[in-house]
Amino acid sequence: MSSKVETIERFILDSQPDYARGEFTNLLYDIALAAKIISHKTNRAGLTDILGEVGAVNVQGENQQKLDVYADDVIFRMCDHTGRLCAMASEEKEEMIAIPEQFKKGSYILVYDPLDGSSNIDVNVSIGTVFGIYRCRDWEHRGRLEDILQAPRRLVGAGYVLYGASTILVYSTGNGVHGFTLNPELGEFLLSHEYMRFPEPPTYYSVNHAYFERWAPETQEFLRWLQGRRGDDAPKLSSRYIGSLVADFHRNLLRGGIFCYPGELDKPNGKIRLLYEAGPLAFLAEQAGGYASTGTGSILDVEPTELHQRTPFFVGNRSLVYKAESFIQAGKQGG
Ligand code: AHM
Ligand code: MG
Repeated sequence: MSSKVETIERFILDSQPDYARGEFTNLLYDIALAAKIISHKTNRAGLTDILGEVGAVNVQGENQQKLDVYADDVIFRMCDHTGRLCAMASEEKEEMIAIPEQFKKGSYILVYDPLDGSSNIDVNVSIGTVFGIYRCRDWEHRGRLEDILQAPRRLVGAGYVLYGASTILVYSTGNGVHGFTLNPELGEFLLSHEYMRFPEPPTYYSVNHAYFERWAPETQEFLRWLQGRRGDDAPKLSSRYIGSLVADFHRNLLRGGIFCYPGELDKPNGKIRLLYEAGPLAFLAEQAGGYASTGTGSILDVEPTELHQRTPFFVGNRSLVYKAESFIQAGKQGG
């Protein structure tokens, strides 16, 4: 924990390289402001008429909650007119979002999951926003699909906001991972966690055990290893699963551990979305000394072919994710 009082604005400004024109810095401010607005709304979720489903079904075939719609709208409206973006893509929108013609366009692409863990909204359990920032590939054009479909290794920034017991914004621009806790009285995000790293030894593994029978034998074996049932080199882990990826990731970042959402026999790519969830968290994980894998290779190297592409996802302490890969590799080779 840091003892100095430093706002996110100050921190972002101090981290900006001398040659920067402020476009990227200001984009981070925009996201921080959107996070404050969403946080304010989520804190009042039980007090207003906000609970319940809008009735619409989103592109993933899931019911949208009112807060999902609200958060999606806040981020879009905070970023569409600023001249910093050339396109956006949201987990809640079927198509990419072009910057309206009447606004100047900028050099960056924003991908985001406005409110992840939507099944937890109505039950007052932590939820989160995830975002990733790419550079537009081609300055000539106003946001094309190929500008958005970039491998996560090309991210120039990523982060999440966790709306939990307190609201915390965690981000990286490639120089470590830093966390800022929202002081509700001041309305400011204050630096609370500088240079976050997955601690060793890890403490937790996080997976939805209800799906055990849906996994390939090698995934099941890896889970047995995590549980210490293979009798060899497994660390002593406890199990925690919230069902909100941001919350599960954040806890494991602070305490050490692995989050797994494996592919299933009938759903080989699992559930987690590459662009909006796995990619940004993979970028953060590497910056925090961890690693994220599909089970067969780095998430950062997956070239997306579709906006809403899903991927098996293993993320956390590097040693644990490597172990997942070795089990899955051995399974594929019939070992
Ligand atoms: P969402 O984008 O609809 O909220 O779904 C993603 C969430 C993740 O936050 C979480 O890790 C996962 O779905 C939980 O899924 P499950 O209920 O299948 O375990
Ligand atoms: Mg999501």
